[in-house]
Amino acid sequence: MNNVIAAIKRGKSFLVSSHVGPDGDAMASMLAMGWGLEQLGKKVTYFNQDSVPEVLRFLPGSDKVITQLTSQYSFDAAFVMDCGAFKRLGEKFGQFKGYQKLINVDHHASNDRYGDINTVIDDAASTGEVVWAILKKAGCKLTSQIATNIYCTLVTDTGSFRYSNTNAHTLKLAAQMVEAGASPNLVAQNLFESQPYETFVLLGRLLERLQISKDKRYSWSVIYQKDLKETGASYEDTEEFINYPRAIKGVEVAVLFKEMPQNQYKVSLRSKLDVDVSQICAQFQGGGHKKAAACILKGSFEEVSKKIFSSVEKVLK
Ligand SMILES: [Mn+2]
Repeated sequence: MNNVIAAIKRGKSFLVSSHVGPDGDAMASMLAMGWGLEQLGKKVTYFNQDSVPEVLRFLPGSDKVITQLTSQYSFDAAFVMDCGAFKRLGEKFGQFKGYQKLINVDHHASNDRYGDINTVIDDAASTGEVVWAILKKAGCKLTSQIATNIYCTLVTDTGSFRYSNTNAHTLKLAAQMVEAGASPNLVAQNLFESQPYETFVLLGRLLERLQISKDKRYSWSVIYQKDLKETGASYEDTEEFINYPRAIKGVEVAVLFKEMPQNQYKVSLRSKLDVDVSQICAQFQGGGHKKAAACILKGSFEEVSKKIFSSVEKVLK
C-alpha cells in the first residue's frame, strides 16, 4: 500500500486499465481510480481494448475510455484492475511499453503478482473496495462519481449483496457510497433492467439446454457460436446467465460452457457452498475465486465437458 501511495505522489501521468471483457468491477474500478487520480491533479488516460459494455455506459467517466494505445503515449505508471494474470489485460496492453511501473490492484486469490507493485487484497469483496482504500489513503475526497463507481463494483461482485463475500463491512462501505451520492436504484436499473431483448432470446436457449447431474449436485448449460448469430445477442450480455444453474436447489457447482472461435470453450464455474472451483480451473490454466472461476479448454463440447465433469466430481467427493 505504501508503495502505491508513493507512486501516486511521484507520478504525473497515469494509465488506468482492466481485464478484457470488463465486468462491473473491472470497469468501475478503473474509472474510480481515474477520478481519484484526476482529483489529485494527475493526467489520466483510460484504456480497455474491449471498450465499455452497453450496460456500463451510465458509469461516470465511461465516455473517456479509449480502445487504442499508440507509441505516442507515455505514463509514469499504469494501474491495472481486477486482473489476476498479465495475459488477461489483452494483446494491445501486452504490446504497449509506454509506462515506467505496472501497478496491479486486485482481489483475486489466484493473482500471480505480475506487477512492479502489487496491491492484492483477497478478502476484499471487489477490486473497487481496494481502489477506495488506496484513494482514501492518498487523500482523495469521496465524490459522487467515485461513489457511484465503487458502489457498482460492490453490487457486481457480491451478486447484489447476496454472495458469501457480503459482510457488515461491505454493507457499511456501500452505505458510505450511497451517502456520497451513489443511487442504488439507478445502478440496479442500469445493470439489471436495461438488457437488450436479444439477451432473453439467448437465455431461452440456455434454459432449454439446462442439465443436472444424476446426484443433482451440479448443473450445466451451453451456448454455441450459432446461438449468437441466430439471436443477435453477444457474450457480453451473458454475464449473469450462470446464476440460473446455480440457483437450482441442491446444486453445489454450476457450469456454463461458451463456445469460442477456433474449437475452444470458455468454461465458467460457480460454487454455492464449500467447493473451491478455482482449484478446478487451475487444473486447466484458468483462475478466479473460490466461488467463481473460469478457464478455457480446446476441443469439442463432448471432450471439454467430460474433462470438466470428471474434475467437478472429484472435488465433490
Ligand atoms: Mn472483481
